[in-house]
Amino acid sequence: MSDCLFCKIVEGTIPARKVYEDDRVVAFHDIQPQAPVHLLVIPKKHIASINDGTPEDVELLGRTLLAAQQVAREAGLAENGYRLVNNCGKDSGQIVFHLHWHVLGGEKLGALNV
Ligand code: D5M
Repeated sequence: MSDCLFCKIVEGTIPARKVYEDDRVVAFHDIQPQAPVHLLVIPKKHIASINDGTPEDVELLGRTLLAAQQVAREAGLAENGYRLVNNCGKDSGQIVFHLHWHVLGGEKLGALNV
């Protein structure tokens, strides 16, 4: 999608500190980290939010989760744990409408009370 920030990161026209890439998934450092480790994992395919995923995206979405597991492990988060966050839609605070998982860790995170 031509005006999507994360599609531009996929294409390489906007720089990012990538920590993982395969043919269908990319992960990179969040530019405004909310924790000592804050990574974003995205499908290369433009899917605006988790609300827009379809049955044909099942494998792709699974791959994003396994990539999140891998980058978390490689960032040293596996032992103490981490949080995976997905904001979906305006009420959640989603600001980039290209589906992404936030991988947050590296310290004791505040309770979410959910
Ligand atoms: O989160 C969108 C996230 O995307 C937010 O934490 C900032 C991050 N962001 C915005 N622009 C960039 C670039 N250029 N590189 C890396 N990270 C970026 P949301 O869930 O939509 O609120």
